[in-house]
Amino acid sequence: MIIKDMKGIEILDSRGNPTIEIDITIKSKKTVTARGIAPSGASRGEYEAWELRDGGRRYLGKGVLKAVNNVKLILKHTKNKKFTQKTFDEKLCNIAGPNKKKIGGNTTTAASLAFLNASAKLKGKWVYEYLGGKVLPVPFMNIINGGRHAGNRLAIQEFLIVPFGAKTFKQAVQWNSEIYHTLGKYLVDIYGPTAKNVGDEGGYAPPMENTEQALSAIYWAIEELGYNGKVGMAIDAAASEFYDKMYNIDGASMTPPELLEYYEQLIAEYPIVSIEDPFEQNDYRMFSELRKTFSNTNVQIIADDLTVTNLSRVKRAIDEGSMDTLLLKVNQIGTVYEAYEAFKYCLSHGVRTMISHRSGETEDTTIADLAVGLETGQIKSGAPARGERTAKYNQLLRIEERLGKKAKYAGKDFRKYGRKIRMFER
Ligand code: 2PG
Ligand code: MG
Repeated sequence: MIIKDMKGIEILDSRGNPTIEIDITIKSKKTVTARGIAPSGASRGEYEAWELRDGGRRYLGKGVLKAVNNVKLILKHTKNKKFTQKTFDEKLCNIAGPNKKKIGGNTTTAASLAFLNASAKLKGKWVYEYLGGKVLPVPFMNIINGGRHAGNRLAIQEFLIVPFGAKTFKQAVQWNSEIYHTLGKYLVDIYGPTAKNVGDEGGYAPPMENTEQALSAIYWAIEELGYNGKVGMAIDAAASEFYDKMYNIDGASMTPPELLEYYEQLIAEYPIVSIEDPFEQNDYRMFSELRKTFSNTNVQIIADDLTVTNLSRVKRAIDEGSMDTLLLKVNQIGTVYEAYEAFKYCLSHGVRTMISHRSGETEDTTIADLAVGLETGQIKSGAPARGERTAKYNQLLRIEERLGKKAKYAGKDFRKYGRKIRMFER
């Protein structure tokens, strides 16, 4: 594929902050143009790729015109040259320097996603099809928001539902939507009409005081619909956000062992199948303590802020036994190929992967296709509400429909998947 043109523009993300969109034009036998848009996190890991913002007064410092301007620099280095995803992303890394500081990880993310989308388009294929996968992921939907994603007092950032017992992705979406609305009614009954207001990822942001209230409300909705045993629960603690020498959660100030005990108690009470970022982003050891504690259960331990889709941190987390599941976010590292490398390393070390959106999202749906392409078996993209969240789930519904009989829903086997992509090896 030969790069012919690249144009950047500043647009808005779902939180109303500027972000960068890039249209890339590539040529092989024909010429096509396709798009990539960078998302943006709120509970950003300390070790994520550098997000370039303008500073100053415009957009309260959050403008991305410098990033947009850097697109010209990328074009200067790549125009009329031939690339694969691997070599294009390597080039981006080269131009961007350590931690993507020179041109911004947001710039490289949009460029890299655009290149992937253009490559598929050039072949007349959808991205999932271009990559070759057939497995639809279990949608971990975030239906109560807390932490940095909501204006309530919940310390835990995300409370998710896991419809592993569904037969198809379509049915999983239906169940999740039913649970979401049943929960909404319940919250209004108990906490009043404002309880249905939503947070950054479309989940409700009720005026609750503690974790137990959130988990019991969700469990109530699952039971009410008769989905117990078929729909599990999950949390993303995003624990770095409530850590300040101690963990400040639910009116208590806990030491790491106390927090571990607290998780044990929650898991004994609720059908929790997955915990993400249970401790702060440098505590590889406590992650592995927790993992040992649950080694005989089916509770998976996901690393997000701990590993930030960065191969060197992933290697350490695997060496120390800190996780059995990687949360994969392309913009944490800044290119599709680097994210793929982290994924591939995990795959060959018996560690699975969940693909993830960011709390600041856009209408870009590439992660939905990536989840099917890599056959990760798991995705999280927020609630079954709000356009930027449903954009991904809707894309997955289309993919399932399009695959027809060939489609397979990961379901109960969501812990087993992952496949290498030949395209990325070149
Ligand atoms: C997370 C993400 C996405 P953010 O912590 O997993 O849900 O949040 O994008 O704010 O980092
Ligand atoms: Mg997280």
